[in-house]
Amino acid sequence: MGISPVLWQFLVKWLHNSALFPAEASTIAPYTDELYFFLILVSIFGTLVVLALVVGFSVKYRREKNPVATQVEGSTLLEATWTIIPLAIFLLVFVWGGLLYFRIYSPPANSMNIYVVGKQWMWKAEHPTGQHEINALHVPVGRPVQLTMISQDVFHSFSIPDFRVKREVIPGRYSTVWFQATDPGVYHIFCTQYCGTQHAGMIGEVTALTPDDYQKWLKESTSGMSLAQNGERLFASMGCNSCHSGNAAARGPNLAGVYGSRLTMNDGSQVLVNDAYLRDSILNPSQHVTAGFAPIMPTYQGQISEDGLIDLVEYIKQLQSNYRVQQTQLTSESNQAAPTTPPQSSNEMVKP
Ligand code: HEC
Ligand SMILES: [Cu+2]
Repeated sequence: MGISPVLWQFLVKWLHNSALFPAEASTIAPYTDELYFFLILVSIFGTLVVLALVVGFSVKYRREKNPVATQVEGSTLLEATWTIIPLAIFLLVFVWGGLLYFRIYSPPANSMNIYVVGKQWMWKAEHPTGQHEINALHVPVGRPVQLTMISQDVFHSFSIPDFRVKREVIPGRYSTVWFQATDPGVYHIFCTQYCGTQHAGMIGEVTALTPDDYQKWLKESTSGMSLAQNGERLFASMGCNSCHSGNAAARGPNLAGVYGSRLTMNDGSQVLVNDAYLRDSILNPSQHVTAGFAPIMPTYQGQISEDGLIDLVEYIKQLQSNYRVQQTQLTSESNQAAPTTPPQSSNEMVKP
């Protein structure tokens, strides 16, 4: 904000080199640090004022000089001053913090999404294009990255101090966090919520790569199947396609293009179809029945792992037409001996 960028860089580098402070390696970091340093300065200032008054008054009004106590009835001006100035400072911090909060909580529209599953005691990252990593995360610099995270067991918390990023990772619910790395390098990942005996070992490394290196990494570490392709397999093998075929006579709603749309429920309420809604409608279908449909979808609670759910969610997110759904259905219905493998071109499923 007000402080000169050069001075700022110098201060942060110096603190970082003396191991007092994490590096500033994301776009958010300088903003959170400004507020942080402001709070420290205000606290130091407040402490010094109180200290000076305590010492000053103890000397000034010591017993030898004032053998008889003086009664002070109060001073409105003084009281107003020490109320209004701190109030103004706190309100400033409130507004400042609020603006920062919105910045931290609103991922840019063009951010790329990576899924993270936390479990005792490791972090598993799943890239939509099929790369899987354990206790590691590769991201490009200069591009906003959103993490959609969930825990498979207890509460965890995902933190990258150098990016000033931390968010609770909760069983049964997706939480998200976003960042944009600024400098290529390797940074720590910590779990910052005590989660059992080996909590301290629930650590990892995030590697920020230049866009070129990132593309290279994506190619080298691909598992051959994108998440959506895994999801497509699950969708067929679990029989989802028997009701969600997109045919006019289908018993379940058409899922193509449903992601991001607004659905009307049978009680008249409206919901936005996001990742969380998709996941929940697979696990608790009776909780929100889409208008015009009977509550016949069985629950899949306990039958699909979080990884499987991520695959299905990613598949439905990218489903633009029911052509392949119907193809798989036709081939499985006619019970042919011929292999039903869909064509192996990955690009048609995966948005860039
Ligand atoms: C027996 C038929 C049936 C099967 C099998 C079935 N569904 Fe459904 N599904 C429905 C019906 C009916 C609805 C709408 C009523 C509701 O919301 O419960 C629905 C709703 C949904 C929705 C909410 C979207 C919307 O437009 O309402 C999603 C997502 C979904 N199903 C995914 C799946 C997945 C994934 C599977 C397989 C794991 C699956 N379904 C299996 C019948 C089925
Ligand atoms: Cu943990």
